[in-house]
Amino acid sequence: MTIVKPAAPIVLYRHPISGHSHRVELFLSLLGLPATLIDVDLTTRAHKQPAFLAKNIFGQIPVIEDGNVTLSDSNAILVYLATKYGDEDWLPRTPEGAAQVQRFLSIAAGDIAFGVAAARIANIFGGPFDHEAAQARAHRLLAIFDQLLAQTPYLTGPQPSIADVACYSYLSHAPEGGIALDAYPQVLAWIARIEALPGFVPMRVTKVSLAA
Ligand SMILES: N[C@@H](CCC(=O)N[C@@H](CS)C(=O)NCC(=O)O)C(=O)O
Repeated sequence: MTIVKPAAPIVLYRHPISGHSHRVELFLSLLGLPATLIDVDLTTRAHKQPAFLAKNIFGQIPVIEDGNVTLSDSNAILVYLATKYGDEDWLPRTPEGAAQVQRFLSIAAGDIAFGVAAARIANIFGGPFDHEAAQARAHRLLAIFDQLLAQTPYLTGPQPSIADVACYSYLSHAPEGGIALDAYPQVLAWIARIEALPGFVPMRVTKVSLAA
């Protein structure tokens, strides 16, 4: 399979402390793809104005523009980028391999969104989530991930895939939601492995942390 490169930089509409945006920014960088990052001002509700709604009717970041393709939803964007620009390690083309990755994209959109990510939003912005319920959900998932990652260096095998990219951003910033990671050594080792990948870019750390 011939992997093409984009004719022009891929435009990413994002916010610097959005984990959904970061997973796309991280994957663009891991793939070595040229990108133009455009910050969307959520405080002025720019994401709910007609110009942005024309890009994503759901009024959410991230959104990418790749030539004449406009795409929203972080996990959908990861699938698009992996299929168009990545090799099969990032997203296997076999039925079982693709399904194994999808399991974790569903976790990223479910347990991670309503666990670690929700706890972080509650801690940083004071709502709208039940902080204790989100923290409890986060700890349940972290305990399972710690068991999984004792058996395999990355979530779906010996090489990183978009499953790892989708799950990394919010799990690594769990302390900003008041969730300590010390009890999960395998998760910490996995975070370190991802941060050592060529092209890794971090997400901005907020001032809120376990110490807050
Ligand atoms: N399913 C979406 C969720 C994206 C999302 O929740 N984005 C947040 C920022 S992290 C957002 O735009 N929130 C504003 C809103 O929902 O009004 C994805 O994976 O991209």
